[in-house]
Amino acid sequence: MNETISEEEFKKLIELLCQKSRIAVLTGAGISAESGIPTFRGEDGLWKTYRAEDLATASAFSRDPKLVWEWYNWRRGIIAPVNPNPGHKVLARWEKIFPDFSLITQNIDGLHHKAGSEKIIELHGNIWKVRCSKEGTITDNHDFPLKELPPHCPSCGALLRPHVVWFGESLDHEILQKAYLLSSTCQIMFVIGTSAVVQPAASLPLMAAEAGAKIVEINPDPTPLTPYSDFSFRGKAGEILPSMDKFIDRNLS
Ligand code: BV8
Repeated sequence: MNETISEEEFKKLIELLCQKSRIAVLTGAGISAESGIPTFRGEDGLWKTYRAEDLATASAFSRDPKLVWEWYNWRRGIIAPVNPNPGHKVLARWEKIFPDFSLITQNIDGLHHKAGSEKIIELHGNIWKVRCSKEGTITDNHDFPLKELPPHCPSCGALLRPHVVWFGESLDHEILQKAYLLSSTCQIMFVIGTSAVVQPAASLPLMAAEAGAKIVEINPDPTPLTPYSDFSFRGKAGEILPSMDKFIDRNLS
């Protein structure tokens, strides 16, 4: 299964999964890596070329909205043609087989949705939604390439901005409260493909651990959360989740 987890431990985890009712999952850019989307801090990480502060902030947008939109348009170009990978698909299946299952993601790529997950909490927004910077109206926009850079609001002509949370901006209150509630009441929390650096998302697993939940980390590399994890699988989500799912299938049937 995985050199860091013994067979016996793994069996215990599967039993726990098939017993336990409340399961929460927190995902980061790593779960989309095998779909071909660069992570933020990985080798070909998005940030390597651009400093987050330079582009994913309100001050960058007010300074140069065209540059910020050129960057989001570029990212749309990477995301539009790719498909969910087996990791996304297993989580979509788990939503259907586990009675109390919640998916919280930091990703704005929309791949969980594309994989068939329905109950998704998008902590940091979605790259396929835009918001009028004056009226605040949120609309779906799957244009690629964007017809106009920067795009403007069709009703009031003001600048449109990506409906994402930028650094220095607070998360949507309701969404954050829901994430806090699910984290502090779950019995198992999977933490998949995140470097656990960006707050407040990185605090959710600590809240879950604090509340007595078992923490299951899946990441090729150790993270600041590894010491708090009951199970820490060193490997790729798109490989580990399908093999875990096979065992669950056997145990649930
Ligand atoms: C806020 C949307 C109130 C936009 C994003 C406390 C202490 C210090 C700093 C702060 C703090 N509180 C707030 C801050 C500031 C800041 C912050 O956390 N800064 C960090 C850098 C220290 N937080 C904020 O500004 C938040 N707002 O707190 O408001 C406030 C404001 C100011 C001050 C106080 C309070 C807003 C944060 C949200 C920002 N928006 N995205 C966009 O995308 O354009 S964050 C963005 O970066 C992502 O959404 C994600 O959250 C983060 C990237 O992290 P990951 O997803 O984990 O990706 P990463 O590349 O880092 O890691 C990938 C991992 O996957 C790696 O570990 C790798 O090993 C692994 N992996 C690779 N391949 C695979 C894999 N795993 C599995 N399978 C594989 N195949």
